[in-house]
Amino acid sequence: MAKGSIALIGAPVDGGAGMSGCIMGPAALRVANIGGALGNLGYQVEDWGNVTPEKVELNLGGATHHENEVAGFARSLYKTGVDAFSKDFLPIFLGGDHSLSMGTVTAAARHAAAKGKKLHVLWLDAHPDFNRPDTSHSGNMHGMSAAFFCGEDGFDGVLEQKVEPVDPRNFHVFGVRSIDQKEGELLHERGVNVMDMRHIDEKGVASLIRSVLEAVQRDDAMLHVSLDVDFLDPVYAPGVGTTVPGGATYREAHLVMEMICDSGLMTSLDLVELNPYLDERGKSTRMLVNLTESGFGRRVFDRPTSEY
Ligand code: B3U
Ligand code: MN
Ligand code: MN
Repeated sequence: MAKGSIALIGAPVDGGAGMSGCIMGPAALRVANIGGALGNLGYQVEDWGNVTPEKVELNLGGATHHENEVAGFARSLYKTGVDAFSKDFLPIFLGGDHSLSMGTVTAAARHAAAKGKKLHVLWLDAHPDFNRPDTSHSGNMHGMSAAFFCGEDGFDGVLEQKVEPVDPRNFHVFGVRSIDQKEGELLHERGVNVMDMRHIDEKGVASLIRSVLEAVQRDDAMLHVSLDVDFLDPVYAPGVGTTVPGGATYREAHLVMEMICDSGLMTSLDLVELNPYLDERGKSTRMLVNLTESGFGRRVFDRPTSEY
């Protein structure tokens, strides 16, 4: 059976993170042959190369760093993303730090709105990335992307156009174990669906992910998945600038991706925060490629989903 078309879109944005190195992420994922792996699973894969950031002059104030680089990438990713959706590709964005989601999620939101649909976002991450410029201690914009696309204040001029914000109740944060004080208050106020590690330990990965997928299905919505390397425990993925102990295990992470695949609901994917400079012999890069394979149909044993 012919499967859909996937566009690989590289986004070597680096300035949103506290340390550099994510600039090498798209190259490392290509070296690990992410395109070939998806091709072997039966997809038509087109590599669209890396986007070129637009020139932007912006000052968000406070301690915010590198807003011109981040906004420049966000603008070109937004346009390239909208183009990919309109041509019926499922875009996979190869990061780059997590600030790139300012462009990718808004592109998905734009496409959803044009089709009269809602967008849900599943954020697999040690952090919720829900700071505004005025709540962030670090000033690093990779910690602000979700606040941006959920419509928080303080980001004027990042994109040229106004995009329908993601409803924070349709923003599902899974695997978090590091939240700043004011960020936590904001998550409560906005009604974000936060699934922290205790929650996961008590309820288990499968029941929580199932409830997210059921919500997406109920809304007949699009689903953007954003996978931050630090979602994983550093034992499995050390190649990231912000490791936090107590992360998802190898098996938990694969289960999440397998369930997403079986649902058939995912319409776009970010692979972010890979820092090859910090990696150990390609371990984290390979982990990301393998997780992507699970997200697109690689199976240990061919068994009907209903039998699980
Ligand atoms: N919440 C902190 C830390 C952080 C967020 N995202 C990452 N780190 N990767 C911040 O800087 O906003
Ligand atoms: Mn993140
Ligand atoms: Mn993170």
